[in-house]
Amino acid sequence: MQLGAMQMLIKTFHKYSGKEGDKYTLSRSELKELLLEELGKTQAQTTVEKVMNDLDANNDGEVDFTEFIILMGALTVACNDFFLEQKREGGRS
Ligand SMILES: [Ca+2]
Ligand SMILES: [Ca+2]
Repeated sequence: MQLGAMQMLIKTFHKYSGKEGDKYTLSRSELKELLLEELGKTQAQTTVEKVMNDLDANNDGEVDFTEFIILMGALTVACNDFFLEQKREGGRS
């Protein structure tokens, strides 16, 4: 991964993780806000519950940075699938 992309991930994480509770973990609502802001509404709604259940590996109700990195990897794959599908259906993108 490029350094710039890594820095952006870290910045994004801390932008939302510091809003409430533990400064270094994302609560459910912080995660939701992050997804809404960064992904847009439609994707975020379906993603947030799934993501929280899948990624909260230690079940503490918070997403720490390690869990967040795994999320970003998963989302990159999901987005890629999404765009590939769009391309297949519409062809205009
Ligand atoms: Ca927090
Ligand atoms: Ca956790």
